[in-house]
Amino acid sequence: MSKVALITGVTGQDGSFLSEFLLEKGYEVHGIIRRSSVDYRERIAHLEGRPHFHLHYADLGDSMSIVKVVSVVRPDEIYNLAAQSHVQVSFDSPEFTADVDAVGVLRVLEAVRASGLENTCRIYQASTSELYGKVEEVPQNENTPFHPYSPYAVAKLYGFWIVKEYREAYHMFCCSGILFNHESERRGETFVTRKITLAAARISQGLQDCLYLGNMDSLRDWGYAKDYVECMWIILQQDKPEDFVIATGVQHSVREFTELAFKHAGIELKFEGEGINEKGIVVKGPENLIGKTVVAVSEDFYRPTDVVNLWGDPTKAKAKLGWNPNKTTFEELVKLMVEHDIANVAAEGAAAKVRTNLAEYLEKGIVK
Ligand code: NAP
Ligand code: G4F
Repeated sequence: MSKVALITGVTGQDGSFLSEFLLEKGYEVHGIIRRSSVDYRERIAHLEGRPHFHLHYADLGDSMSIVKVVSVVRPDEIYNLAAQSHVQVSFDSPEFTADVDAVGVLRVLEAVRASGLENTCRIYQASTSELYGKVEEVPQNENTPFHPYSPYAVAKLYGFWIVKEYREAYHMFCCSGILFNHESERRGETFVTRKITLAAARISQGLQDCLYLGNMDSLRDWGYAKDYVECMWIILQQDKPEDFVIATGVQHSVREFTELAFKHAGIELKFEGEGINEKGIVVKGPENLIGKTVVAVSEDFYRPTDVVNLWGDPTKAKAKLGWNPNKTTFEELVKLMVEHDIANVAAEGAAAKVRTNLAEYLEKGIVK
């Protein structure tokens, strides 16, 4: 009998990679989706219609729908990836973020109990390095104190603790993966890495004039999402439930990411000025761009409180899970994202310009 997995957040970056991974392992994969007016599920479109891949309408804000799906699917493993996952958006929609990212986790745990699966179903909770927030030590490991620094992180902290509570109170096999930032060619277009790789591709093809960013000094430990979803599965295959930090152990700034991404797009940048006046000017590349400012800073992308120094220590994951933190290096990650976006933008042509504007409006919260 093949194992049955239920993935919340199946349409997201991680959900789509995890679906592919579990199907490959012979799982029966069920995912929950939300109704959308455009019904746009591009990340999983290639999986729809496959015999072992099933979709169900449900919402993490709606307990009844979660109980119904869990009791019908009766999964061996649940991967709770669904979340309002954008930190900046959590300042604009804090209550929604709390409902989905905090209470939503409780709803999943209770649905498992209500379905009588608490002794058989293993649960993975998508926790985050944002819990370390205003960091109290570098690098961060499983024992580093949490200091959440956004409505998103505060909500995720509840998710982390309620998972721990159910593990201890009801002896459920539920664990949190404290994952540091992981990116890919499927990353949402308003997260900084994808925003940069798309802009580099569009600027190199004359479809965008300038990339506007917020805090370029911010430091992150960036890995490749495809490598990270494998770890989610390994965490659930252990003899006992435990929480793990998953990270590369290597840190870079937003500025370094930008510099490298543009380099892969054939544009060499020189940075001048500081803070809000900083600019990235083209020193090598297409003739018509030499001397032009293609990267600038906009206050619109500063956050009320920003997490600026994330750096993970994956020692425990290496020792206990056999995790290889350097399977895909930072350089390889940036290259694969830029190469994907160059091809993507070339195929999209003029439509790419419309999408640039849309992504920027969405991120700035401009809905006028
Ligand atoms: P993502 O691309 O933003 O995907 C989020 C998923 O959650 C989407 O499928 C979304 O569905 C779904 N969702 C949102 N609200 C929902 C609701 N009320 N009910 C049901 N589904 C809902 O995020 P990701 O990057 O794949 O991340 C996956 C998880 O890991 C998230 O929980 C995130 O917070 C966490 N995490 C991510 C990272 C990272 O660097 N990527 C690091 C640490 C932790 P729609 O498509 O319908 O919007
Ligand atoms: O790419 P980001 O929006 O990701 P952030 O805030 O680190 O959150 C992501 O990773 C978390 C794991 O640590 C996940 F839990 C979460 O769900 C999400 O996947 O921003 C990264 C950094 C921030 O410091 C931000 O201030 O980049 C800085 N930044 C600078 N300019 C920008 C921009 N971020 C965005 N989104 N857009 C900018 O223009």
